[in-house]
Amino acid sequence: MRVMIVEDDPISRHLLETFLGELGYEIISTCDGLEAWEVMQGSEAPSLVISDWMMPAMDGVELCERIRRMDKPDYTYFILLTAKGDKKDVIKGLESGADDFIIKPFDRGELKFRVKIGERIINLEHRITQLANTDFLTGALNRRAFMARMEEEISRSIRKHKEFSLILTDIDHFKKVNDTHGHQVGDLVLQKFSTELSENMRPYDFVGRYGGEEFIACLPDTNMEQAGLTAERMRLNVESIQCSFQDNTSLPVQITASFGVASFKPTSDESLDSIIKRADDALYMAKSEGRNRVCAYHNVSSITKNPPESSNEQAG
Ligand code: GH3
Ligand code: MG
Ligand code: MG
Ligand code: MG
Repeated sequence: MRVMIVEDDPISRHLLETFLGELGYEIISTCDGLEAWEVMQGSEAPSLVISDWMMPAMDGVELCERIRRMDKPDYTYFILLTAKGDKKDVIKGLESGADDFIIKPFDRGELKFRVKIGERIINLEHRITQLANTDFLTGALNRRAFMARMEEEISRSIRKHKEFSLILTDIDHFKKVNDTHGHQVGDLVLQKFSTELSENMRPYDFVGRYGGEEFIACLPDTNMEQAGLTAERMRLNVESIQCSFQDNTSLPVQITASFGVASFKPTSDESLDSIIKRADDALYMAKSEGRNRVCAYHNVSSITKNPPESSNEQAG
């Protein structure tokens, strides 16, 4: 866990650095609130801050108030460290949004366990966020979390002038899998399908469960042609998934899936719903052309030629 120390007194700062470093924390050390405030806005922002109160430039209380006003997805646990021990001061410190308060000179044992409490709360928060954002069955993002990531991706795409693409995919005749093998087998097939999609993606791509047996993947910095090739690779790999089950009495379950691809140009002011609608139109076309194929939204044209015999890909 990354911990930031904010302390203007060099001796006290050094003591904290050494002590917390020995406990295995990754330390960022700053001399006043202003310097710490700059760190908070960067990509290296820590999860836990231990800050002195009285400092030049910006004091600990103001730093804490500013952090609490930030629109930050992760919680920052804030411990105020000070020589001020009056009840009134403690209340003022806690009022600023601090989670905890330690009186200087600090006791090593007390500091250690108060930091551990902070760590426990941060870990719980991560766990809750993870549970709230992922689909329980497949581990993919749930629809709400996917849509939130997409809004960020649209902003990023416009800011960086980079295109991105969406792949919407739906398992073909999945109802038949449930009807033939039961719902539990259907669940296992969904898990394998989701894993297969992820394995064909790069680390910064992300996938969400859009509906029952429908998944959606976002490929940042990817044009339609590249996304078409990825979808085609996914399609071929899905075709070769062999789901065999415990007792081996029945034949392995085989599935196919249809794919719709759409791209977003950073020059457009299209809404997320409209981009997804285009991917959905392409998916609809893939289904109506006979399933087990990839269609791209140009004028909705087929990428996959004559599946499943041939695997020739041709975007456009
Ligand atoms: P199509 O090729 O047109 O997509 O046909 P389909 O049978 O896949 O589509 P349909 O919409 O008729 O059926 C989807 C099925 O997916 C029905 C539903 O019970 C099943 N399903 C949705 N969510 C789950 C799930 O979490 N687990 C299991 N086992 N089945 C699910
Ligand atoms: Mg000070
Ligand atoms: Mg289906
Ligand atoms: Mg469906």
